Amino acid sequence: MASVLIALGGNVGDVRATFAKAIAQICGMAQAALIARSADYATPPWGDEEQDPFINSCVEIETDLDPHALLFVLQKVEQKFGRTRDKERRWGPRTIDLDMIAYDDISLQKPDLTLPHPRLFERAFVLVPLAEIAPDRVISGIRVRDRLSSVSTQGIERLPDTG
Ligand code: A4P
Ligand code: MG
Repeated sequence: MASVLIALGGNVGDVRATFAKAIAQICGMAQAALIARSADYATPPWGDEEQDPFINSCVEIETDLDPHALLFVLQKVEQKFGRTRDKERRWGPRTIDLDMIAYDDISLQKPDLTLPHPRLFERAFVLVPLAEIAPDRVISGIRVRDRLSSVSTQGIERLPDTG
């Protein structure tokens, strides 16, 4: 079984409800066990600031799928929840974005899949939820909690559980 960290983001529709359904779908389709789930966080938009705030979260799953098979599952789930990549602008609004942050300690540089995720350490909206579930995980030689302590988390707000 591989341990995989997945970042979720979105800012269109009922994002928190979409996350809950998407996580269930991922676990079903990947025959994966959900090991940990962070809280949801409201986060200021990054990259393209002319859009609504995002909600971000992170999960850890265990699966027997290989990285590409899991990427295929994540893209299926994005499509199912209304993600239309061809109509979107880069870093623009989306119903759900599922990024594979790390897959065990695998390093991969393929046109369609880079592991660990190349922009992970620039993004407080990934690091804050990630540090909640995997503070001591070392990714590309960097401990998640150490990196978090050196980025600005201004404007990021933990949302109460929906119950
Ligand atoms: N791909 C390569 N590596 C991976 C990986 N490790 N995990 C490829 C997932 N996909 C990977 O993805 C483009 C291609 O990346 C895929 O076809 C896949 O084969 P995409 O989701 O269409 O691209 P994107 O998401 O528009 O681009 P990028 O650079 O990943 O941007 P983000 O970060 O996903 O941008 N602000 C806040 N606060 N919170 C957010 O969640 N998200 C974005 C979206 C912008 N601003 C944000 C947030
Ligand atoms: Mg993405």
